[in-house]
Amino acid sequence: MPKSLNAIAQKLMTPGQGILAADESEGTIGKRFDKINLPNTLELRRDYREMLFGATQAMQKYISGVILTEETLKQEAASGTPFRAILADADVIPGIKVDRGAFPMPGEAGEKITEGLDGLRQRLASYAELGAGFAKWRAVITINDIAPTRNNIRANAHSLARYAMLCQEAGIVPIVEPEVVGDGEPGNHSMERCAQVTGDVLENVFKELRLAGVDLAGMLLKPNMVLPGLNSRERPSVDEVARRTVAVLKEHVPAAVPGIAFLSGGQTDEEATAHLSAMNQISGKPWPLTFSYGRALQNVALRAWAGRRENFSIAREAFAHRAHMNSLAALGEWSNGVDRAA
Ligand code: 5MM
Repeated sequence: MPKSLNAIAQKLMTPGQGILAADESEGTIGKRFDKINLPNTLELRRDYREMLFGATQAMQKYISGVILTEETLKQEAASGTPFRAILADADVIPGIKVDRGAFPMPGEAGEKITEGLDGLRQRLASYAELGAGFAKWRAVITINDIAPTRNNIRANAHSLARYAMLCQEAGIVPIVEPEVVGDGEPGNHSMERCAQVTGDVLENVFKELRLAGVDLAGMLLKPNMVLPGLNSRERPSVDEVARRTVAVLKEHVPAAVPGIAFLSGGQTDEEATAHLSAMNQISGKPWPLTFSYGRALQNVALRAWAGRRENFSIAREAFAHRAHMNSLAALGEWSNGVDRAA
């Protein structure tokens, strides 16, 4: 492994910083824009990302890396400055989502398999030339009466490992994201079931990563937290979520992994922050924990922006606030009171 992979991973895990997931594919950003009655145009996608990345102070202080789509990695702000240059100026590492999406898996279980391995070696070489320091691939694991099947867990774990080895060969740090989804159908599973499935998935992912010869010191993990399904009536306390999540991770994630950056998975902004902070108050963990949130960092800023460049400043303030709160959470220093007072 080139020495720099571990150095990039460590930089992404800088204490008090985390990752902004701004890698919504065209379909996903379209759904976000729909909610605020905006059309999904190239210009609005550019403006939206320009609003986020131009929150200079927040980016410098709280954000270590941004996950981009291929469109954004190659795109310029309205001024003509490439987004990757804007990020580099703020000392933020540009990353790239390289999977091509999760597609229906053949079979009766309603599961998904992530695609994108064909031609990935060539794509990674071109992303490295554009300055991408890390990449991300998301596997989607469904829970229902018959899912996840062993076949689906193994297929997704195998793809994650093939992706990760190709990234390391290209000098790019792979973020490995096996997401056990909480907002799927029916989404009423218990926290216990989420814990068991998350553990099973992580066990298989690390088995495949080892088999593939992936250097664990040159990657990061992006997991879900252990939570009941979003349609479940179970309401665990913040401490319970933190305790169960850390327990599952400690059982299945090797200490050689330089860091864990969580996805928010449809939690409210405050829940995602509170859970991260509580986990960071638990001692004896071998890896640092931070955020790699999409929705939980962007929700408020997206609404404040509302598609208008004249709202950039107020939207950036909203983004800066969430980024600040999650920075505190990454240090285990967040509290409800601070969030409301700030
Ligand atoms: C931002 O959403 C990402 C891209 O999803 P699609 O490829 O489906 O458009 C997603 O991978 C994201 O990085 C993670 O799921 C974390 O986002 P959340 O919103 O769960 O924190």
